Amino acid sequence: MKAAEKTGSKLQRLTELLTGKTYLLIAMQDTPDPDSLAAAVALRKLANNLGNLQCSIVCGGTVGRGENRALVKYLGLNLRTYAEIDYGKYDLVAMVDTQPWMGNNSLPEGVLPDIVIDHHPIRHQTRTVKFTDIRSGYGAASTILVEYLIEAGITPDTPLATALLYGIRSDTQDLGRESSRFDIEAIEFLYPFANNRMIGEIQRGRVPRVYYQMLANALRNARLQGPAIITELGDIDNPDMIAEVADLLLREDETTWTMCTGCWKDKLLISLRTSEEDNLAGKVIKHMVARKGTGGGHQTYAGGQVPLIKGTKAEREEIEKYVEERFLEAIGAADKPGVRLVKA
Ligand SMILES: [Mn+2]
Repeated sequence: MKAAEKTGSKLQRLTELLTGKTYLLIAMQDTPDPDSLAAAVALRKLANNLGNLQCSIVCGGTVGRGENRALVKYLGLNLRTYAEIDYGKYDLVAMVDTQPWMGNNSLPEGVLPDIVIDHHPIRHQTRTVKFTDIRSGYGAASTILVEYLIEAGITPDTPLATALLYGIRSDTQDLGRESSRFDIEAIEFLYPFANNRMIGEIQRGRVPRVYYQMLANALRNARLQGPAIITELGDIDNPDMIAEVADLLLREDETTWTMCTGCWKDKLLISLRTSEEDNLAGKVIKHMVARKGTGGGHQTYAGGQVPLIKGTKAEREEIEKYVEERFLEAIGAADKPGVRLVKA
């Protein structure tokens, strides 16, 4: 089936599901990236137009990365926290750019979403959801939503078009990472409606002074081992930082794998990156957190989390060691010597 045909029949089913409903809750991953934010706002637009629904957008954490905060501000988003949600009020629950019990979202286990739209590999539990549209070949969840908007004849307003364009560009690192022709087509569609100057401003979003302290810690802790750089940030109040550091370190000449960890809200969070296209970062992270936590992702980037039950330093170090050893083992670098990336 062609993409447009698939989107057409999916849109029809989505419209039927939305008809006659009043309140929709849209859930994102705990630390939403631009793709999640744009996909959520696009789904809100669809729900407003197709079914006249009122929507709340919820995430479990903070938006930390400078770019992401700038995007939230630009979109004028009033993000809700899970603690303030009265699930009884909502007729429908949707999830974008993540899936039930994936570990990176805080939707309570007892709440099964009615709608899941995502581009991560499908998870077993997702198959029990009423409406799913999972396209793991797409570079961004936003691309799927753009196809729905086109199919529904909805022209995105400038902030939405800008957010979607930025979401696709950032998830695919400007079409350089796991992008498909669908992502290119979506970008071509969005360009005339988007504010390109605003994208520049979002990319250069302001950061607080502690950002530089965290960056300094990340570099000071970084070790080179075989094809990998590993570092940890310790306690963080901005979970987005581990992904940013993992991206940054992957630019080192000899490095094809990076791993960065940080502790946030009683969890050890892990970001994994690889520049080897045929490698499965998503599989490696699952191996790393096996029996201890959850993880998932794409070929070249993935994330995971392990709950810290005791909250002690010893427990944390033990888990850091566990995931690091399993990481090095998975990429065949366990017996390589380790050296510091920079002088302390
Ligand atoms: Mn995404």
